[in-house]
Amino acid sequence: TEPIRVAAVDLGATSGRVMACRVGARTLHLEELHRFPNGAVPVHGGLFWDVLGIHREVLAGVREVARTGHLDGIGIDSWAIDYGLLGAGGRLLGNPRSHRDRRTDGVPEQVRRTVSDAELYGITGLQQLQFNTIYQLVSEGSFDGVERLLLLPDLLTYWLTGEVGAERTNASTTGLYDVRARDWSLDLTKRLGLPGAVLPALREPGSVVGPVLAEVAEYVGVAGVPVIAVGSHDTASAVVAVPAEEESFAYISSGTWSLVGLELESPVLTEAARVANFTNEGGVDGTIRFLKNVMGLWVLSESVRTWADKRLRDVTLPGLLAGATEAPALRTVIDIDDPRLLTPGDMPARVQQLAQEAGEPIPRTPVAITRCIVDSLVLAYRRNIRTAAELAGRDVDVVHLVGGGSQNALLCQLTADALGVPVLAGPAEAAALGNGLVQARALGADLPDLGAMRALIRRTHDVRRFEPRPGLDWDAAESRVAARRDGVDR
Ligand code: LFR
Repeated sequence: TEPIRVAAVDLGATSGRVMACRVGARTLHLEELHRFPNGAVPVHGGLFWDVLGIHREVLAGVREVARTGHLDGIGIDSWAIDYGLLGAGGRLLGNPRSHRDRRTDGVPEQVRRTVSDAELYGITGLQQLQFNTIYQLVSEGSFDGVERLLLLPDLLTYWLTGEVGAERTNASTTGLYDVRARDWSLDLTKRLGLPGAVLPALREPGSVVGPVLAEVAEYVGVAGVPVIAVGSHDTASAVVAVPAEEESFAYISSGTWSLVGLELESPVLTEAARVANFTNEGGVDGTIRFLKNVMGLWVLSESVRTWADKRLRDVTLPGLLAGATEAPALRTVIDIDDPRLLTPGDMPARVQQLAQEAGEPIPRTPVAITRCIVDSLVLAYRRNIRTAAELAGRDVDVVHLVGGGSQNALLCQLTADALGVPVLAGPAEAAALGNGLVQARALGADLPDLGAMRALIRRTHDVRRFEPRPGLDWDAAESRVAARRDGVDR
């Protein structure tokens, strides 16, 4: 039989990609046909997504997929949490905000006065991140004229099909979703004075949303193509594509954010999990993604951007990483989850500031700063994988590192060293693969469960293995950071 060929749209905070994903009985092939830069736009102190521009790039990418072969389906995944509000007639009311916008500063404290952290965790099972949708909505103030809230992939899907809905994996990241009832918590919206009626009906990953609208068909050159709800939260799609064979694995989905944790059958809602600030997000096929957000390669990509803005010559990511590999290990370590690293800006200066406050040697060169970021990130990986295993009562014998970070050999090797277990790195385009596989299944491919999808990835994709090396004192480095973290679990 003909392989299924779909457009997998994977949107990241720093770049968007449209891939042709071809799925056969024993083949799986991804071809990147369109890539564009993305980034939040600062305006008058706010931070906004150019969502119409993103829509245009999605259309251009899908058209390219259609131009180069047959097109059986379209699926969209993106970062979570952010949303657009629609008014009468489905009109978009303003540009969606980035979760890195400062408007939610202090909002969790405000919400806590109505719903305690413990109660909120008992309902949603979500880690406290000040940018969760619930806090963004509270900061909106007024909902005059608002008829619908659509998370970003759902908004783009609406523009393609005219259908509204809330894909379940992404809905689970909002802080308005009841993880046990598996539905919106309208009790929560009511208590916080939020309009629960604007939340659309939930839809399952793997369900067909509908065919593209005539105007879309005309633009891309083919009519009737179904848009399929995938795990529209990029992390949900990435976890689908973790090529795990064994049970006792942890994963790190390493992109702009690093998502560090385990796949479970049911949520862990213990007080210990809440205090450790672990999240229970919904995965494809009813799984739970028990994980923690770690600040991730964002700190490095913002640093590179800062150096480029200052026109420092010779500062390229490969060059920096090559230098960092030769640089002394664990010389300067910082708390990579410090909230001051969340917002865009002069990251190298902030890293130096954090080092100084911590009494660590101040890294002076781009290479030294890069090494400090990578070492600090690895410490956070180590800490959170250990905590996840402990909280869930599971063993971890191997760590799968997927996403862009899997191409960073220094990061992968140090993660293996720090945890004392092998790291299996790749695929880098896990989210797009998970997106494409879920679409293929909806279109009839014989991929009954996650195990079958993962087996297909193992058969078709190279995974690089990093064995742990002894020699560095990770415990000592951790205690230097722990002293600064001071019991704060972010
Ligand atoms: C990763 C991700 C994380 C989410 C963050 C913000 O791209 O989706 O899972 O916490 O972005 O939406």
